Amino acid sequence: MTHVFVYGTLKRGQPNYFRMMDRGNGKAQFCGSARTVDRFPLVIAGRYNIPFLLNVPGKGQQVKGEVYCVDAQMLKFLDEFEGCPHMYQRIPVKLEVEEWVGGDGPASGPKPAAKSIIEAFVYSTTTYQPEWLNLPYFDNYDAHGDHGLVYVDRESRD
Ligand code: PCA
Repeated sequence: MTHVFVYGTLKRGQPNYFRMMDRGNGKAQFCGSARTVDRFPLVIAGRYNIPFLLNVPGKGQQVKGEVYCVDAQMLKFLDEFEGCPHMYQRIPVKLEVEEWVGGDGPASGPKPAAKSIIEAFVYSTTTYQPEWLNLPYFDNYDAHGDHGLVYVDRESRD
């Protein structure tokens, strides 16, 4: 099992959450909520209003998200779905745990204490357009937020 930190459309209540819950794609189990130790610019960019965590540590805000324990099949699915390594790159990131429910079974590992630091993979990008650094930075993505930048589903794009 691998820990993946999701901060965008894969979170609960967000447009691509169902893809992680689809057992046909593999297994993903919610482990807890967390935020990045480092600050990162989280922007909503492009004509489809896609959230991107720009790989520029130290700029922006600490980003909130959810940690999932995923199996090899789900990790492969997510890499393909996220256009990794072209659109996003999956890199390790340090997280402050906010709430931890853990997984089940020994493979899920020991339970970290609240506010402890863990490492997980995140889909971040270095292959962004430079002007994206001038977009507003968010700390907690919501596709339905006040920003009005409604996410365009993969299936609805032209
Ligand atoms: N999906 C991934 C990266 C951005 C996105 O929308 C995530 O939720 O973490």
